[in-house]
Amino acid sequence: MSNLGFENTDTILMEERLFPPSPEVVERANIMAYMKSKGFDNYENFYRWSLEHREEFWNDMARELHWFQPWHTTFQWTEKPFFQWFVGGKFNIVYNCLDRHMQTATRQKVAYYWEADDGSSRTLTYEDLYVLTNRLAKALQNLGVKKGDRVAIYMPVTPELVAAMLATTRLGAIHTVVFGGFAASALEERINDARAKVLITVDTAHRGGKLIEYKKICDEALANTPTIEKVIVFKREGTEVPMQAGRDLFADELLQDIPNDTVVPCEEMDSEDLLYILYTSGSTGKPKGVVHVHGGYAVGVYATTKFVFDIKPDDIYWCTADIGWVTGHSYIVYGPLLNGATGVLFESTPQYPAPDRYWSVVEKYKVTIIYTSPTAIRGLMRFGEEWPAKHDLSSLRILGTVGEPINPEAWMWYRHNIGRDALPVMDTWWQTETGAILISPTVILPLKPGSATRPLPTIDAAVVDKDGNPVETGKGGFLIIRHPWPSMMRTIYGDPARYRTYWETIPDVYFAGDAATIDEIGYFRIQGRVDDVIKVAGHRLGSMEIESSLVSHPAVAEAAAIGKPDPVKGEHIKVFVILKAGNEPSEAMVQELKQHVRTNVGPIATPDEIEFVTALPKTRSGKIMRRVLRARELGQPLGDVTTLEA
Ligand code: 6R9
Repeated sequence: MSNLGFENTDTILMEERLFPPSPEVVERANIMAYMKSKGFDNYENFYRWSLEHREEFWNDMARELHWFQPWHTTFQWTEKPFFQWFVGGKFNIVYNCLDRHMQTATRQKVAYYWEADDGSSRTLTYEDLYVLTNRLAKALQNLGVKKGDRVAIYMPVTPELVAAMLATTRLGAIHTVVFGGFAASALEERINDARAKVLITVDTAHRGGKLIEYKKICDEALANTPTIEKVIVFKREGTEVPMQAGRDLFADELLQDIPNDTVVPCEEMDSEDLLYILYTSGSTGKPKGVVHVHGGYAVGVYATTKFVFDIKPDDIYWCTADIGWVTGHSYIVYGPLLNGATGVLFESTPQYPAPDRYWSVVEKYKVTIIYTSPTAIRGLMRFGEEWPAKHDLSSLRILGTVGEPINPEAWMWYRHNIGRDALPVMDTWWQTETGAILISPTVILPLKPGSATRPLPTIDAAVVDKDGNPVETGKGGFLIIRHPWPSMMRTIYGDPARYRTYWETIPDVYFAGDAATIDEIGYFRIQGRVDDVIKVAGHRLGSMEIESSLVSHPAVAEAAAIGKPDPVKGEHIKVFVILKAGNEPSEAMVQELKQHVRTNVGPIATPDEIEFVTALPKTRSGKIMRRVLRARELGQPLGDVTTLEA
């Protein structure tokens, strides 16, 4: 909580224009249909009602899904802050993603168009995905995977990755997906923390034309992962990879004797049973295993997909994220499948092979809803308007962004060039911990560039000072949520004390770790992290993770990592390094240390700048004052340094 990011407010270009929604869109909006069913035609009144009728709202949402047995209590504090939702319910999220659709016309509908890195594609119907998931579930079951076991997944964005997640979940086992941009030691750390029994991966894959040696990276990690019994390897490219007898198995060999009509019934889970663990960065060096559960998470992502993206039966929805991040979990896999939507799965990157890759994908699949990151937009802006102009983007009807603040300039570019000056831009604020979108427009609200607008129904968000008192309109403060919501994380895996800190930093409210302001019409502007989390190109990293990696290098005595504003990536990483005696600063040393972090944490954590120093500012207790480093770097006043001397 040391870097009070909201000091930088005035560096953000202010944009006060409001863009009203089109009346036809409002008339047809999913959220409007629900509001009308409750007797409302105006969001303000509906939102106020929802704060008073939280349980009614969520009961209505939950009833649209299939329960093996209904819940008896919608919301319950057990031991604060360990709350529960839909208590007593029996449920499986995969039954709702797949099985339920087998009884309707959705069975033959396209679940995913897969766009591979090289531009080739594959189409899977809901039935195809159901068949693949069941066969894989059977294969996992044959290997002894059962309810409660942890299965680690380290794969590129492919239909097999989705099936691996769903097969695991079908059995009541818990998946932990590790993003392909993380290196062996990061994978190892996550596998060990989760004590995973099985690892699912591929031989090799390409992303943005670059080779990623998945199996090789796994082998390195597996040297120190005692809990892994079996490794399942999908042949993504058919390259030759070493296989360890007794441990490593090719997926095609496991699946060959499992017929297409195999059905492994969904395990009937309690609402509060674990669904997945997803590791994310916090203020310490150790990543946090954020825990989500079947019932509340499903209801949250189902409802937000339906209302924020206004999903209709004939939409082609594309979220460009990687499934290894929470955005992919909630809005590529679970949210769209729960809604029976057709999605695009994208294995590649925005600028490969050319800066019109996104727009060619939109044209190719006639995408109607695109959900991407501010970094991708800013990166593509640099290449000019001629790249989107080459393509027919007329299928689009809704645009979305997530992961970091979007500057008004990028927002306007997106709306103008991709949204033909007419389409709504959904700037969605949420976190790995929140499970689902919490602050975001829906298609019925007037929009303001750079603002995530208002909290979604039932979400009691506020901006407060460190004592929890609301700040004045327009003033910066800490973003908090006053009451739990269904898709909220339930704990940090194996570390409930760390989970408690979210609800104890400011007593009895959820502390998001972001700075924000609220304007005179109640619109939120989220400004970025106030802790030692760095958002590089929307990827969440921790200062301490990068620092621990650096100090593991024999030449480094101490290191401090900060995020520095970056015109494209939002933030980039700068590190300050004190070398051990006998080592001299040099360009070769810079390159060596960058490479060290790259192979240690992963390519996404590679520092952009390294400065050699002889001292670092510290508190009396020896904690590095990254805030001071950042302020110095940006030429800003140091602020109140004394409060940090804790
Ligand atoms: C979904 C996701 C969470 C952090 C969050 C905040 C930043 C996300 C944002 C945004 C401004 C938005 N963030 N969405 N900041 N406007 N629309 O990104 O999860 O990786 O856990 O990161 O991302 O700083 O606290 P996660």
